[in-house]
Amino acid sequence: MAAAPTDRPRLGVGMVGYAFMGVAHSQAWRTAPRFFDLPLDVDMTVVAGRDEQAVTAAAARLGWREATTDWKQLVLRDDVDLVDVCTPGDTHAEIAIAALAAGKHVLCEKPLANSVAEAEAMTAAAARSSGLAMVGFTYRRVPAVQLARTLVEQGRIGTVRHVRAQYLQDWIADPAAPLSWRLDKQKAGSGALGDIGAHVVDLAQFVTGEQVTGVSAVLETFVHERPVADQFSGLSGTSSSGRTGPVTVDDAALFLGRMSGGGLASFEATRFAYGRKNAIRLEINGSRGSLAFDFEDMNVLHYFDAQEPAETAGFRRIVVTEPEHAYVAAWWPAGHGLGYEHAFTHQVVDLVGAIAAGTQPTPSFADGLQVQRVLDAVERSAAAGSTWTTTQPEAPARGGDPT
Ligand code: SOE
Repeated sequence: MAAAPTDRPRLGVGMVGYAFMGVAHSQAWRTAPRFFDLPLDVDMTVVAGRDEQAVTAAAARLGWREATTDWKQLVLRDDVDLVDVCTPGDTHAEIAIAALAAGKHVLCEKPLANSVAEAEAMTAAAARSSGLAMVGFTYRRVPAVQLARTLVEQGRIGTVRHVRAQYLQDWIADPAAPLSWRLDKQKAGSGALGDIGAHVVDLAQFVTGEQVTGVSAVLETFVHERPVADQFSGLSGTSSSGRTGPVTVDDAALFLGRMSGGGLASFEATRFAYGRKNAIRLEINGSRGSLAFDFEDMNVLHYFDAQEPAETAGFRRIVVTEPEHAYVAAWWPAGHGLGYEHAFTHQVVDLVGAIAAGTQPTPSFADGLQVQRVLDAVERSAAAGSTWTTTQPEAPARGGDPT
């Protein structure tokens, strides 16, 4: 059922890509006008993809009025005001820059790009364009994360001393899991680092209001060859041809960081943490208290107030579902909770609001560039190995006594 026509200005949206992120974004474009009073009338105009039959079916399933195989024509359409980039990272720059040059607004999935150079070019294009641009770090828009940001801004935990950030998944811990574009450096730019490490870098910077200014890192690839999924027989995990292909990205990233406020940070991103499905864990220890969040319990924020008298001190479990909490009033009564998809809807709400007001939406491409700089520094640090100090005794002199 289409939303009732309104007298609000129209916002024609064109989306490029219709896989997992395209499905999540489509849900947000459909749902936001039905739960929030948006200042613009969102029209899900057209979705683009390479395979005509598949993208036509996706348009019908996801709620787009038209389908096309020509994204270059999509970004030039007069009835498209905003381009939503939901493609693998190796195409973000080309699509976003073309859309910005055509004066369109742009929402681009994370990480912004596959390199700092691409991210710089995208940020420069956004600065030149009449369009506004946002990068899709959606976890900022989980109400519990918003509350964490507010408490830090209010000084409730004092000066940030430690940031402890992990993003743990296990969907490729099985060596039989087939190759995907996320395991191909040319398509994805990096592995766990850019895919999920980018999220926790953005979250650490968003919640603290600080930037990561330096890192010391190690990257590892545990499984170097994987089956090529037989797309014809629909098999995944075992290829009927027995073909395998190389993994060319990191499987796990661990890095220490220094925060601009002087605090220390530790980051971990892996897709080999058996049993952890989408565990985004953020703990911040300050001079007056601590905050702790785990996306696998996403409606809760834990808060420790160091000013609390010892006999009653302890982490307080805040159920972040009151109407006073960010975004929640539009949804359900207290205690009913939100899910993964709601952050994408909140992303649309804030983007449409910024466009209507003519203000810069956040996170901006410049914010995305900052995350890209951290990712790049991690890769350079890991490659240099310069900060890695062995714990092993010095290798014995040739033939010499090892003692
Ligand atoms: C895969 O790791 C993935 O789909 C990420 O690419 C998304 O950004 C994250 O939200 C869920 O996991």
